[in-house]
Amino acid sequence: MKKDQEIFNLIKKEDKRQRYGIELIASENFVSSDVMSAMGSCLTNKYAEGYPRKRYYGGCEVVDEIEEIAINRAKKLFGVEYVNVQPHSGSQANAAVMLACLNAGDKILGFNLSHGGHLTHGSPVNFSGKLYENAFYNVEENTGLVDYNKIEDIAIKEKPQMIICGASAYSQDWNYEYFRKIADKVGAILLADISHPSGLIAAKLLNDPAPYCDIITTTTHKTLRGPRGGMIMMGKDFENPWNSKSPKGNIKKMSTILNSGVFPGSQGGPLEHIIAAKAVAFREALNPKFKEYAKQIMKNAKIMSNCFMEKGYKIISGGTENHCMLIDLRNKGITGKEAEKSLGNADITVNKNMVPFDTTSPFITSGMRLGTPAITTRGITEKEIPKMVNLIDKVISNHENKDVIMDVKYHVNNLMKEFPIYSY
Ligand code: DSN
Repeated sequence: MKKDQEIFNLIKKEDKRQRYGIELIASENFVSSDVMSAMGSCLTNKYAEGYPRKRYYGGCEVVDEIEEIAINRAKKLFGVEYVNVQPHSGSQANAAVMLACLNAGDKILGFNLSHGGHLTHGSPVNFSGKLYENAFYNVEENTGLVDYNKIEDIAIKEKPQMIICGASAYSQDWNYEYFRKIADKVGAILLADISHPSGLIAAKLLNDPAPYCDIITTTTHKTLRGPRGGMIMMGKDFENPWNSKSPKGNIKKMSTILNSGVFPGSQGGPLEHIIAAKAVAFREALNPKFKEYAKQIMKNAKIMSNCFMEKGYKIISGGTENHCMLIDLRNKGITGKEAEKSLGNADITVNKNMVPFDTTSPFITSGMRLGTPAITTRGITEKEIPKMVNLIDKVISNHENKDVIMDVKYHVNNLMKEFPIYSY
C-alpha cells in the first residue's frame, strides 16, 4: 500500500488509460518491464557528475560500470566510435551539441517546424532560435517531400555554420549523402537528429547517417523503445575544426568538446537510473527479435497509410516509409484539435499537428500525426490495422455524435484487452 494515495491513484488511472486505449502518438512506446525496473531503481539516489572514472563524487564505482556498458552497447548497436549517454532528452542533446559547436549568433539551417521539423532545429520560440540565427528548408507543396536541390540553394545563400537533417513529423527517409555534399559545399557541420527513426536505423531498415553526418543525436524512447532520454553519437571522432573555440587554442578531439558540451556545459549530474535503463534497452535492441519488431512497425505504418488513403484521407508526402504519417484533415471538415479530442473520447490517442502550409494556429492545426511503434510493441499486426482505421474514420466522420464515439470506445477497449502491455 503506497502512502501517497493521491498520486498513486492517478498513476493507476494512467495505467488503465494506457492499457485499454489505442496509442498512436508517433513518439511514444511501451518499455519492457526490465527497462521500467532499471528506471525505478536505487540508481536514482546517486550523484555522479563527470564521466566514468573521472567523477566529482565518491561511490561511483558501480554507476561507472553501468555507464560504460550503456556506451559500449550503443556503440555496437549503431556501429559508431563515440557515444555520450548522459543527455536527459533529445532537446538537451541538441543543446549540448550546439553549445559545443557554435558561437552565439552563428546560423543553423534546419527543417521548418511547421513542415515537420523540431523546435530545437532553430525555432524562434526555442533556445536554438533565440541564441542562434536560423534559416529553414521546407517540403514542396505539391509533393510533401523535401527537395534536396532547393536545400542546397538555401545553404549556399544562407551559409549556415550548422545544417540539421531530421524531423518530428516527416514520413520519408533521409538522403544523408546528399546532405554531406551540401554541408561540404558551405563548410557547415552536419547534425542528424534521428530521434524518431533511431530504432529503425539501429535495425538497419533505414539509411544510416553515421558514414555521412559529423554528429548524430537521438532520443532513446521512441522507436528505440528505451527510457525517456537522449544520446549523442559520432560515426568517427575528429579533430575540432573550430580551434578558436577551444580553451587556450589547443586542438581538441571533437569527443572532448561534445562531452564538455553536455557536462559541465549544459547539464549537471547524469541520471544514472535512466542510463541503466538505456543500457537495458540497447541490449534488447541488439537482439535479432528487435529487427522483427522494427519491420512490423514499418509494415503496420504502410498498411495504415494505405487504408487511410483508400478512405480519401490525404497523407502528406503520399505515404510513409518509416513509422509515422501526417494526415491533412482539410478535406474532412475537421481540425486537428477536434480530431484529437473526439478520438481521445473514444480512447484513441493521437496528436494534432500542423501540416505544411497550414493557415491555422499550432493550437488548432489542420492535421494529425499517427505512428505505429507503441501498438506494434503490444503485438498489433497488419490483421488489426484495417479495423483500427475503420474505428478512427468512424469517429472523424461522426465527431459530433456521442453515441457513435461511445460505440467506438467499446470496440477499442475490447480490442486492446487482447494485446496486454509489458508482455515481453
Ligand atoms: N517533437 C516531439 C514529438 O515528436 O512528439 C518530441 O520532442
